[in-house]
Amino acid sequence: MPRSTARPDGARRFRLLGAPFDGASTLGWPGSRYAPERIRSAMGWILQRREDERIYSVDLGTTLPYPEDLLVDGGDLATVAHDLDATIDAVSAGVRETLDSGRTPVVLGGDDSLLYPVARGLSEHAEDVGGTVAVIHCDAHLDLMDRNVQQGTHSQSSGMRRAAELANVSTAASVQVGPRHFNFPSSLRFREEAGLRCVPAAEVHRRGVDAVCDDVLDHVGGADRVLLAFDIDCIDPAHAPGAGALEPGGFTSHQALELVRRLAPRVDAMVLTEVNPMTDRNDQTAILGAYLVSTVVVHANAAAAGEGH
Ligand SMILES: [Mn+2]
Repeated sequence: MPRSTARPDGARRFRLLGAPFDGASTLGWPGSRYAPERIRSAMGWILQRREDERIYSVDLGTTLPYPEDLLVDGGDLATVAHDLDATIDAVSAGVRETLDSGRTPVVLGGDDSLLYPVARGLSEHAEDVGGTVAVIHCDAHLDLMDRNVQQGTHSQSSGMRRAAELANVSTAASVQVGPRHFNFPSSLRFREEAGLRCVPAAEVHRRGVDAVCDDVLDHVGGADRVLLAFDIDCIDPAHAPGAGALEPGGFTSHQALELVRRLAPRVDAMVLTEVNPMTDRNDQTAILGAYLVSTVVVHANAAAAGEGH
């Protein structure tokens, strides 16, 4: 199935949507509500390097297309600080409307509960046009908690569990990349029963980003649409100190950028969560977030235009 957001000439267009909500940060540090503003600010430094509708990819040694309307800023979604349900509805609706308009939504969270409404918007869109959705979930954590007393059912620990319940999401075509350390045995049971694949951070370190990306792209190959759900804590705290939770043993900034560059051509929606300006160091993590988003946007479009990949 062709990309729902591809234009007749094959090129891609994106819309940035802020979701300044951290009301579901029931564990870890709150503060990700300030991330959209800081990431947008950091993106200004990248966007100003465009000349004649192209940008120089130093890594690839060539210029890539960067048309004026490649990425428009749709402003912030109507999140409601005290109302998780209203926030979920607003984010889902914004994602769905963006897809209906022919653009690829790039949502800047906010906490990781936002994985679910972004998946829901993409799933509802897939329901309209036909097809299945795979989630590539990059995270230090599994986020497969069904419910607990303190966090309820839609916290930052349940996003992937709730997404797996959506009608058009295929758990068998989805994959988690970057989990590590210790987690709940019940999450392992759920993962095995649902056929949800997991590539721990340790496997990425052992096999390398390229080999893992080959596998991931192959694994999601059967799905019609792909959501890239990127919790910044999949990156090591040394490289991303401004996160809601700090888990050692994660990706370097280089590994993370290579990962999203390779996956970019398959991305139909992206959500970046848990960047936390309250615990960040000189915007280091917001800047990395800006580069992750810009990398996806530029390289997805370049690939669609037959350049750079
Ligand atoms: Mn996480």
